[in-house]
Amino acid sequence: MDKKVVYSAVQPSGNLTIGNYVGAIRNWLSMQEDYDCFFAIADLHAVTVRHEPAELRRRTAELAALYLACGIDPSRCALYVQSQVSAHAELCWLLNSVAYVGEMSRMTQFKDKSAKHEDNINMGLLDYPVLMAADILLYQTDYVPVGADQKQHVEIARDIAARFNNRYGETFRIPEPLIKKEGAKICSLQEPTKKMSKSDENPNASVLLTDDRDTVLRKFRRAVTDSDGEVRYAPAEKPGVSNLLAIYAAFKGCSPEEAAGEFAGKGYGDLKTAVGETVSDALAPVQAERERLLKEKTYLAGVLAEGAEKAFRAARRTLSKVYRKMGFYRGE
Ligand code: AQP
Repeated sequence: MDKKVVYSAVQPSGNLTIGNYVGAIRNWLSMQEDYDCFFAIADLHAVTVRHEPAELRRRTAELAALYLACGIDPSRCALYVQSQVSAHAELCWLLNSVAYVGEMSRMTQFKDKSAKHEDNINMGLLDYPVLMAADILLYQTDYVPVGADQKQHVEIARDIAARFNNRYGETFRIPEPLIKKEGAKICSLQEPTKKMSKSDENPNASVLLTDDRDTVLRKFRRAVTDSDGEVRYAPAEKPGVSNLLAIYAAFKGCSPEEAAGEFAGKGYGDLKTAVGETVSDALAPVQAERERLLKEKTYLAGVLAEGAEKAFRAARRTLSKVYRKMGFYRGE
């Protein structure tokens, strides 16, 4: 029987946070064995906010090195750069005709990013979910492992697929989001009701995968908590402390409630130190491997070229079908 298909991606839009790691990349590792996996570096998405060209290029290579350092194995999946597989942009254009402006303008991320980048509310920002639908649908994806923030975009991809199938006949498989309960939403250390984001302007809000030990420990020491003093997992009532427990649990492989049990009778200082140490211990080997791989420029380029070829072979099948179904002339 054919393996089920998995697609996921991260944008090279900044230094990755432990939210991207726990909510996305780490969950991909165990899937490589049992699924046909497509893991992309979503550079086409990254240009929807203002960017420096040289930085985009550098961050793309850095993200590839990071994927590999985290344990993504290019012999067991397609690891590639989105812009190197032109089918993504092509399918996005075709799907634009079945996606509605109204539904796109209601997306939470569009509203958040429009508010944050008032001077640059470009068409790409509005069209982001259609490109993401194209990313997913190109591979006849069954599952999309993402953090909770991306659930809405996977749902719109499902709507677009169903609408297309309805209008032109069975073409796309309807994908499902795969959201792990633990670590699905790691929150900002400074505003713990908001998600931790790689583009947060406050450097103390996010722990980056490239942060050294002292920085990690310092950021956790400065994390916002509350004045009640009791270590307890209660996200609505105690978002700061609960976020620290959720992070600790995600890195220890236990539940936040179990983590809270470990700190019964202890203070916030103990919790902050323990989370900081646990996170930096887990990041150290990934950081060392990333540094090593970044020096292997030819190897990295080769891995990505091979990944793009693999992805293109699969994408081409869906794209031809879409052109045919929509009635584009192909000589017959
Ligand atoms: N805080 C988070 N907790 C859990 N999962 C998260 N993800 C992001 N933040 C968290 C998951 O990481 C994957 C890749 O995200 P992305 O690069 O496509 O962009 P994003 O979701 O918009 O993440 P950021 O960090 O907030 O990026 P910027 O600041 O560039 O917009 C997704 O699976 C996401 O769910």
